[in-house]
Amino acid sequence: MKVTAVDPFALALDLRSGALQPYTSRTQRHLSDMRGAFRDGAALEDLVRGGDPLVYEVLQYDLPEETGQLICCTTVLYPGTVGAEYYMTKGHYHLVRETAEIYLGLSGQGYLLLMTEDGRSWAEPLGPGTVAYVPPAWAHRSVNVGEEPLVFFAVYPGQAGHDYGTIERTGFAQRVLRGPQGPVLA
Ligand code: S6P
Ligand code: ZN
Repeated sequence: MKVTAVDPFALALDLRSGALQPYTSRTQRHLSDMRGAFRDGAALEDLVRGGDPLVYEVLQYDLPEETGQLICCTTVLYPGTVGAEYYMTKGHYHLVRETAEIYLGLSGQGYLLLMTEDGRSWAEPLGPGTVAYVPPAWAHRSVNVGEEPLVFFAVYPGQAGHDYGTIERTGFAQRVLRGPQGPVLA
């Protein structure tokens, strides 16, 4: 197997804020990037007109996207709701379905929602110290149900790739809504 030579390195991860030093890419998703994801499209448009808040950002140390490498990144998902639905990530399958991922929760409280193309779905609480395994072929989306940012660190195989299109077409099996007594899975 041919794999790009990379020198060993170490990064500094702030275990509370998720700040990764150094990082080489920063992806920011505002609500206007998430049209179609939330149940209440009218509430989303109101919020976009009111300033288009930042929903989450991902700091990553980029490596060659090839078999043999492991890529790590941190996600900071801000607190908020669109209508009754908590802020969440877009969610994706890996393009190469035969690739898994590990999440390590750092701060905040939320859920990791997972589903497969043959109709299974799963919700795993995600908080400080949670190590969650995303098996191959499971789509994954995180949801912040708390009052502070939900922060987690993730590691995935270099060749994984991201398939957002399938989720944009099918949506996710479960939604997490704010109920009178707290979050409700619907
Ligand atoms: C990457 C991993 C996470 C997400 C991030 C944002 O495989 O699962 O780093 O990229 O949480 O979510 P999304 O669905 O917008 O990529
Ligand atoms: Zn992933």
